[in-house]
Amino acid sequence: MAYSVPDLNYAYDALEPHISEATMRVHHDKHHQAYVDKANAALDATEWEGIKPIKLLPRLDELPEEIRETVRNNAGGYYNHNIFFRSMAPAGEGGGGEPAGKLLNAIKDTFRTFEVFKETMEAAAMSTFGSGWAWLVHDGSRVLIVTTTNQDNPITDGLTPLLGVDVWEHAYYLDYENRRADYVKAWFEVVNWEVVAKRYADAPVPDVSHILQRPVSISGTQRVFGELTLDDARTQSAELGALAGWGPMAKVGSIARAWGELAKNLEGRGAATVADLEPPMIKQAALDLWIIAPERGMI
Ligand code: MN3
Repeated sequence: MAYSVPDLNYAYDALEPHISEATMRVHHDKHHQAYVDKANAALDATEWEGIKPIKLLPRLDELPEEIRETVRNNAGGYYNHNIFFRSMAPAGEGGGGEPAGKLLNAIKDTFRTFEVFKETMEAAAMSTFGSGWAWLVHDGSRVLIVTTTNQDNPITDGLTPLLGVDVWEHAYYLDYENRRADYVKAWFEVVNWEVVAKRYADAPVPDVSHILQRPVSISGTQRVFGELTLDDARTQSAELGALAGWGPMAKVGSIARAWGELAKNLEGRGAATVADLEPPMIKQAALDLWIIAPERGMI
């Protein structure tokens, strides 16, 4: 089935005063529609017709050369704008404010504070020369900010897009003329963090089920890694810490510190057990604790 422009979840004027009705009408009804029409025309009657952009964009190099650039720009434009329009809501009615829960934790892990994240996203949006996008993405273990030019999407590089700001002039020129920074600041007032959090929750992460089942000896008792609690991690940290510096126990100091780090993460996340932590964090802890072996290329 050919692509089509999804309806907005809100009225054209619902994002005012941050983004005007006039901008929304031309951006959604004209620009987004044009990407869809051109992508459909290029893919029509090919074996690639109707394949969703999420499957198509990582495989651009397999497309026939005569349609590759058109598909890259227009299936890309279609996908980017789907993300963009879906990521906004009227200010105070789902739009603006701050994310919560696991997404906020992930943002703080990378950027320290939400404010620093916003500043970095604004700087990334300003750094894009010409037309492009700034993105919050997930790379399988953490969130990062990347930029793309034209209508490229981070998915082509194996990253999961969580949130993207369109910095093509058509996205802001009617409202802000050449003041892109003012537009990006205003756009934050209409970001729908609930939608972004859902994308974060759905982003591919490492499968840690086998790690959670690994046996671990705590004070002489055989346990399973996934069931360990804050108290267990503190006990290990203290017991191994007391052995640090004892010649035959190579690595014991770094492993004691890793148990201390795990205790800090369990406490910081309010997690009852290791299994309640985010998979990337579980994997990192298991590596630091020598519960699993480093993968090839990691040392
Ligand atoms: Mn646009």
